[in-house]
Amino acid sequence: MLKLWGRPTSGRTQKVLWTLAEIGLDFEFILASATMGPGGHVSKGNQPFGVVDTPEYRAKNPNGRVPTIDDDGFVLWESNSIVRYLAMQYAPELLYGNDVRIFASASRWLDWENNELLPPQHEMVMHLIRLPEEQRDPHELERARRDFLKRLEIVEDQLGRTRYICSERFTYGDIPLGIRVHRWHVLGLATVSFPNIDRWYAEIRTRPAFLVWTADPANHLEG
Ligand SMILES: N[C@@H](CCC(=O)N[C@@H](CS)C(=O)NCC(=O)O)C(=O)O
Repeated sequence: MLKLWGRPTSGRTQKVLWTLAEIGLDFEFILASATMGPGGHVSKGNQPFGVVDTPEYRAKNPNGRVPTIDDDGFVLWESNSIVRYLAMQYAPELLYGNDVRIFASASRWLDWENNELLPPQHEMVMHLIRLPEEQRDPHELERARRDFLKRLEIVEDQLGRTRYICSERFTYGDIPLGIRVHRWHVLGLATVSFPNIDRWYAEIRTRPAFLVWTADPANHLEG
């Protein structure tokens, strides 16, 4: 059975969890983290789940980060690569219409999410929730909020042209963006109107696979 190391509060782990739920693949979930544990973030004195610092884990993933998978002896880390692997290996029709151009287009949105959208959201989560209160900086939070909104304009524009992020059909490209947009709503910061994103988000939220790991606000607000 496929093994996944990660934690439900990690957006990158959620990419894999959502993808596995779309496919309907059974897996073993091993809680692992150096920064989060059952009680919350280590910056507040909580114990981490651990595992990631062990030699066994480092042999699988030298970064000591999550997520990592082991699929029948095939070990892979980097969340976006894991999502692409799962899509190609288990659900090419469902997750990209078995079309190389749709695959590449979805892949581009994964890279964009990782490079552009994730960094300001990470800052927001740190300065709103995870850092101890005395280390939170309202200016950093505001800067990150503005950066995030600026980048969402690109998503808004694309969703004015296509029903889903890279075509008329749902693809794995919608998964990381779905997590970021959902987390954004859960954080509840001041926003602006994005009618196309709202339409798409309403549709994404009805997917049974979204409900399994991503929907629960606790998986975004735990600090
Ligand atoms: N580029 C890597 C980054 C991995 C990463 O930074 N993961 C975070 C969780 S989202 C992590 O491991 N944080 C520290 C921890 O939980 O130990 C990926 O996408 O998989």
